[in-house]
Amino acid sequence: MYTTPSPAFDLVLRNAHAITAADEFDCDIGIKDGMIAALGRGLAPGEREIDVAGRNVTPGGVDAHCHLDQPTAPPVRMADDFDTGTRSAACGGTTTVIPFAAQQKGHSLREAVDDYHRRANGKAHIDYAFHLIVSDPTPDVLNRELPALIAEGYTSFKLYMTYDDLKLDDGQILDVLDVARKHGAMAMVHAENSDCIEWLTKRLEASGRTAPRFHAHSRPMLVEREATHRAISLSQLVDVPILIVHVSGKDAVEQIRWARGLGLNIFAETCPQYLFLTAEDLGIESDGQGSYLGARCVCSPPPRDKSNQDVIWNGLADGLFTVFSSDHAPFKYEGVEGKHPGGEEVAFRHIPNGIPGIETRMPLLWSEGVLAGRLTAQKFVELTATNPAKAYGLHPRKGSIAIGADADLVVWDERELTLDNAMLHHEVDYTPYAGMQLRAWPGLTLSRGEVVWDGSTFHGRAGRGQFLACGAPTLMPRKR
Ligand code: DUC
Ligand code: ZN
Ligand code: ZN
Repeated sequence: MYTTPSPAFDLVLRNAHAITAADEFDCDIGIKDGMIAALGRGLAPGEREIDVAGRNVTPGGVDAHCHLDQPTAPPVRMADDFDTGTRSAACGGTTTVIPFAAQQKGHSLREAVDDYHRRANGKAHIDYAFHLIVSDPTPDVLNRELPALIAEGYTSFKLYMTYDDLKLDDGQILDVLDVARKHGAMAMVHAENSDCIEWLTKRLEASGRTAPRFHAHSRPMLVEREATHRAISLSQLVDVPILIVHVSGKDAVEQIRWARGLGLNIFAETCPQYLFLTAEDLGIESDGQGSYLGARCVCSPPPRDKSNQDVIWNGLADGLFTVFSSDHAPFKYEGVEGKHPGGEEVAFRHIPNGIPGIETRMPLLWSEGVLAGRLTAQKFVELTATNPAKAYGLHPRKGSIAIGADADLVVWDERELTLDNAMLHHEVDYTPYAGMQLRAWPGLTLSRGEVVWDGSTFHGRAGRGQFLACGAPTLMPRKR
């Protein structure tokens, strides 16, 4: 009896110009069961076919630093949860997010992880893993909880050197780094000197300088430089790699360059706000709203100046930075839950820190990095997908275009557009990048072979995103 053979693939992307962290080549991409099954010319038909007509295709982004539905002290509340945050991510070409399960002081890490799973469950449109935030490294956390959680797939954690409810002292950081070393985890460090910030903040307040723009004055670059140097020293003492997050400018870059020159495994991340914003954005006056509008750009470390933007671009191009993340921290400008806690224009100390950027991260870097000639397309892929996947134990399943990898892909539409908050899919009521002229936007985002964004319409489904247990970081050589 004759039966019609079923198609070899569920979907074939025809005529792709595929770009990886190493190569670029013209091929068809055959997708079966959510994974890349074949790369080649003239592949057999798929059940569905999409001709991408030679357009650039990159791996779906891995946003390894974003905050979604992270508990905050009332009345402040994050505007994006796993539903709206991952919807926004997918429309901007990101297919994996790694937000933070944050331990509250006096509580266990396990409670934070269980609570965070409840927040994510049934909501995510794309795949997600969790970093931990360790804020209370008790003997039980160090000896039992953390090793057990690392073994279960929570292989990275963030340590804070500032923020009263999160910060660790140097001895505590050493203890946690020692666990990272023994159990092969990746420690991320928020490097700013807490005492310097508090001392400066009090002096600014005493002289009535409390407008949003003074946030930048309370956290000058030396505050970041000192903490970066200290974090490097602590890492060297324990002999364990660390990744310094959201590096903002020259002073911290110099410390990291020095450490890497010594052969230390110091990795670094930067974010769009340090390429496209300056401290002046914290002081803008317009719309008759006085200078408080700058609260929209209050984040830590604060944006610096134009010359520091150049330093960050150079660090992206020359390999100083390993990862480019959004640090999406979604607080609305209007309202009691956002940048007006309690409905007020408050002193900068009380303005929630953070800006939205989960949807704009990839298009900003593709447009202003690759298409503007500052970065190679390979470097873009490395920074936005391959390296974050390696740093946090998700590679080779995520972060590459390779046989056996998840079919998480972005097809780029190269067209002129003006960024406007109305085109974004987050729940935040502004984007700090409004008005920027971009040269491209994702025309298709595929998550495990499903089209979740087609350039104009979102096709996700809350709950289709899967939790990813992370393996060991693979940025460093290992015995095989
Ligand atoms: N700084 C952080 O450290 N996290 C969230 C946002 C911010 O501005
Ligand atoms: Zn931070
Ligand atoms: Zn952050």
